[in-house]
Amino acid sequence: MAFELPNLNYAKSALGAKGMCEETLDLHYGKHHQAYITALNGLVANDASLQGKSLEDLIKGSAAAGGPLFNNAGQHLNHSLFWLSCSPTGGKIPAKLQAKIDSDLGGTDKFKEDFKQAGITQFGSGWAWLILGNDGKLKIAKTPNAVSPLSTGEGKTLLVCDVWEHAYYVDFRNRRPDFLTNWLDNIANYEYAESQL
Ligand code: MN3
Repeated sequence: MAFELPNLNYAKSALGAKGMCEETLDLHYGKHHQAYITALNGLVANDASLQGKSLEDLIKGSAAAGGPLFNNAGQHLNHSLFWLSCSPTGGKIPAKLQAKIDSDLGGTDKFKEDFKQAGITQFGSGWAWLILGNDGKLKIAKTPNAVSPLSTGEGKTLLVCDVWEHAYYVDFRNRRPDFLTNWLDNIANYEYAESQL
């Protein structure tokens, strides 16, 4: 079965008051994300050995080689996780996650500053992540392009923010740091993050 654009848990206009407008969603979700899925489906349709495999298996199987299959499968997964990481009621950290942030990452201010730095220093296209490491502790990571904690084996994704220009240019122009600050304070779906612990 072909891969499909996942439904959003909110209207495309729902994040507008939070600093991510409907035009951004139209382009980023409706065009960019869809384009990765269309390309991925084309690659799978032309290679019988890939058919019937899960997205996760396609990513793990192509991570070492890289190339178009890895890039499009990885971008599909990363964007799907990004939409889950956004919420119109985002920004509020629930108690269980808060306790982990305090014990593993040195508190909310330090967590946000370190996450922001990961996003700012990811040169070009990529992602900033809050992950549950294989040792059971929270970690902040950054990855380029289609790379993810799944493909590197670093741990489980709790939250991810897309830091490529198309994620913020309509709303914040060239100001990636401001996009990240706003995303962490107002959009990040910490309830989803906690549900993944
Ligand atoms: Mn993107």
